[in-house]
Amino acid sequence: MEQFREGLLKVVSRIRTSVMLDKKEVDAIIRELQRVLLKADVDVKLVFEITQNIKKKFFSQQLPPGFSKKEVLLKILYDELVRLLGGEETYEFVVDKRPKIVMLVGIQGSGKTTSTAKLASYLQKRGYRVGVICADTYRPGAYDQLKQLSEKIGVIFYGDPREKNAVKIVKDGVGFLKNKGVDVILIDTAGRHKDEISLINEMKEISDKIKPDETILVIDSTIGKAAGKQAEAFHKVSPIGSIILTKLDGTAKGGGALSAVSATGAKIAFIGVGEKIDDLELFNARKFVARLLGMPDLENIIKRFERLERIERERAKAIAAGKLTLLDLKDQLKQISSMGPLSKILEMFGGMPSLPEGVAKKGEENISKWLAIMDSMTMEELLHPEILDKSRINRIARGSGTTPRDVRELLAAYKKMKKLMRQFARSRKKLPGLRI
Ligand SMILES: Nc1nc2c(ncn2[C@@H]2O[C@H](COP(=O)(O)OP(=O)(O)OP(=O)(O)O)[C@@H](O)[C@H]2O)c(=O)[nH]1
Ligand SMILES: [Mg+2]
Repeated sequence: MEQFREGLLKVVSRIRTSVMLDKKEVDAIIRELQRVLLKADVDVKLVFEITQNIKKKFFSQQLPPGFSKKEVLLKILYDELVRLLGGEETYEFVVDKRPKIVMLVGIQGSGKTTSTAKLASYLQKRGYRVGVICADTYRPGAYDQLKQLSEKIGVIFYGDPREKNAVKIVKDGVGFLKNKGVDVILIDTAGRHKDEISLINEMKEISDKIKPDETILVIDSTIGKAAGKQAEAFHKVSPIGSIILTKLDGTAKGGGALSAVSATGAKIAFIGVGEKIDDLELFNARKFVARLLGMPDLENIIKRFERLERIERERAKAIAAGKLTLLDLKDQLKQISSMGPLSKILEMFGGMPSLPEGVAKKGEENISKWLAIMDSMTMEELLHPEILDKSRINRIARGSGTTPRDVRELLAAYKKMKKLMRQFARSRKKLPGLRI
């Protein structure tokens, strides 16, 4: 197994088996993560930023209901890795100039020629007229390989097997394809050369003379962290706009992707998942990281977090519209009870220090009783109190050590508050110029 992935799995398993995620333990986990990322050649500054972010988020976040500390830390780790790999948005091939000239670069065997054909087919299916150029004058059979693939897909091909000057081929090819009225030109370049420096120099020459609109780096995902160095070398001579990560159908899980992204700042656009023309997929960072972390239950944790986020969004919308759920009431009461005795809270507001002792006490008792009642309710009941029938009320009373009458009292108080909230929201709407 790839070293990087193995390292990440160790971090994940340490999180899952740790007994107490206190500061000392989290620090140790973070240090381990830093080692793993640095070993994978991820930029030092970036490693520091990621790990600091994870720590800050973990310690500043309140534990959401129904989640364990471990799950929160795993989710934060997952989110940070997704962010590092370009976030949620998938790549979009934009043709803002016709023809758009795209050059594919990468070392030998990375999958340039195959990816050129795959991309040509992908774009053709989206309605673009595509032309491809074989600028590889080194690999025996390179010309025939791309010519055959082009004929198979039905895109226009340009190449000259007798010409040894790659820059001349590209120049002639661009002229030829412009005349054919193509929307996109894909240039397949060499991967073999006398040596690596000559290869990089040739890429620089083509890039300087042709000025491609986008350079795509093709990386073999099985090479692991060496991807970082390669990416850097190409990036220096022709700024990498995006990356195609190939051979992800094999055993590799693509730790090298992180290094390549880190070295170029470019986003991964596509992944290659097989040798056939259609084996090209838009890169999805979320899916990729889940696979990298290899956690069978990660998907479940993420789904639960998504559900929570959805609920939070709905609640915010509902509150703004003057609606109040029991869950909101519960949150409010929790906040109040964590502030200290009610009489003290009222004192803080001033002007109300003389609240009769009994009243304040009754209020406090009520708050803790109501919180106990609401603790015995399900999320569905808190969000939709209208489903609370007799049998549910009895169950809740039993579970909270109260009586059904107490539960009904709480519901009556809640209804009153809801009505007030609605009136408040309505009156606010009537006031012109007042917006929240
Ligand atoms: N399984 C798998 N094989 C791939 C993928 N992409 C490319 N290959 C295979 O990798 C080998 C090399 O692919 P090429 O496209 O010829 O690589 P190249 O970068 O053009 O190589 P050079 O021209 O020598 O520089 C071929 O056997 C391809 O079929 C992929 O996503 N999955
Ligand atoms: Mg090739």
